[in-house]
Amino acid sequence: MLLTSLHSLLFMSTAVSVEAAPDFKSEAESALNSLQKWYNKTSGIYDTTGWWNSANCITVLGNLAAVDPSTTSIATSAFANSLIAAPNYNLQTNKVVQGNYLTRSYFGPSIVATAATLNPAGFLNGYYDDEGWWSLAWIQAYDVTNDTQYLTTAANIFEDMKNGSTTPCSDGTSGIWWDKAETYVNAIANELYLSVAAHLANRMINKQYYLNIALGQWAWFQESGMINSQSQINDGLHSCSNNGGTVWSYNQGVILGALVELDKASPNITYLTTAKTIATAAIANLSDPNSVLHDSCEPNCGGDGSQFKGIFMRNLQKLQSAAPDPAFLKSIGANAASIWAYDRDSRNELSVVWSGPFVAPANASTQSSGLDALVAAVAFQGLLGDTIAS
Ligand SMILES: *[C@@H]1O[C@H](CO)[C@@H](O)[C@H](O)[C@H]1NC(C)=O
Ligand SMILES: *[C@@H]1O[C@H](CO)[C@@H](O)[C@H](O)[C@H]1NC(C)=O
Ligand SMILES: *[C@@H]1O[C@H](CO)[C@@H](O)[C@H](O)[C@H]1NC(C)=O
Ligand SMILES: *[C@@H]1O[C@H](CO)[C@@H](O)[C@H](O)[C@H]1NC(C)=O
Ligand SMILES: *[C@@H]1O[C@H](CO)[C@@H](O)[C@H](O)[C@H]1NC(C)=O
Ligand SMILES: CC(=O)N[C@H]1CO[C@H](CO)[C@@H](O)[C@@H]1O
Repeated sequence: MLLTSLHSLLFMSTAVSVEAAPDFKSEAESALNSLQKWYNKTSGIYDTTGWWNSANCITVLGNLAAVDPSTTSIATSAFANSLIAAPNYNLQTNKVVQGNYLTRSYFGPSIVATAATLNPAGFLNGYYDDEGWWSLAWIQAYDVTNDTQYLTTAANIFEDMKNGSTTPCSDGTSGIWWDKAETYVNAIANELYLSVAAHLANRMINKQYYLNIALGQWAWFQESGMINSQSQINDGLHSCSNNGGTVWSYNQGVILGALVELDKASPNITYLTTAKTIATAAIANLSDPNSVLHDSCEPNCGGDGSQFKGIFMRNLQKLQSAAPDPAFLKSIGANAASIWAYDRDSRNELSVVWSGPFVAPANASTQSSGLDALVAAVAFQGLLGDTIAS
């Protein structure tokens, strides 16, 4: 229904209507061009957004290149540049947990020696989640290029994440802190730890090493209480029990890609059925009547929250590839179409509220997040054509 009405809206001016889906590929390419206006070659990260968001911007470049090879050279030149340049601009941030919110203030730039050569340590900071985002970005770069220096960088970052497994809720190897100051055990750091381990198990020669960590981490995560009785993942733990924190879209997302990779590394149907249950609950709980996703922070999501929905879409795309479901397809198509129709300005910049109206100014965080949804739609362009036209 929704898709039909979006379709009528998009094609209202066409007198003789030929049923066709939006051309998500050309839309994604336009949104990519707008995103890259914020890419800073000197810093290797994106102006107008933060360190961990920049890892997600790099990730979406790779994810788009994977479904639209005509954009590959934009991605590969950014990968090569950021691998060297970004560590020099690795701002050491200080994030403070306030209630359910994470706020951050910048203390940078830190004293990081100018590195003329590959410096994996330069992607480490005080937060295990930030490290996980960069590790996933470099795994995506490896997938697009086959260049092992990216995979090595990702694996080196992962070794540092392992140091986080000293929380009172940990079992010695599973369950990590959010931060090196050891103030909080949350969902995002632990989902990323699982996801990176599972991705590495599928790509590194010493598969079993990573697989054992991933299996242990998934067993721990399920026992941790972070997944509530409605199959939704709250923000984190307090005294090793679910803290009832906000159900953010990204926490319903990272787990999906993690379980798809875990299933690939060590097939067990329970991984995909659990992922489908979590995705279904997230779509039911976080979508408006037009199937458009929202986080509760909108429109004032700050530097972090404006990234979240795209992360859900990126991982829903992976789940849809591994375990297709018409409801997932519908969510991908509805969000991509709504962003383009209602949440875009004349420069093809995309903002934080996907149902619109456009909230100025957009920035590299809102842009890359919206682009994640368009990329997911590119991946299923053929199927979405049918869905939208029906
Ligand atoms: C790019 O980053 C460098 C280093 O942080 C900064 O000095 C410069 O102003 C940035 N460029 C723009 C256009 O913001
Ligand atoms: C990467 O390797 C895979 C598997 O060998 C191959 O199919 C693909 O074409 C390669 N991609 C590049 C960019 O070399
Ligand atoms: C964390 O892990 C790295 C990589 O294994 C190691 O070199 C480093 O000493 C560890 N740091 C701490 C504080 O344990
Ligand atoms: C699959 O996972 C379930 C749930 O963790 C477990 O009980 C079962 O033993 C696993 N099956 C196999 C074949 O490993
Ligand atoms: C990016 O845009 C969002 C949504 O408008 C805003 O909340 C956030 O503060 C912006 N980020 C930065 C770093 O200004
Ligand atoms: C508030 C709300 O919409 N809760 C729903 C979340 O999703 C689960 C699983 O689909 C439903 O059972 C809840 O009713």
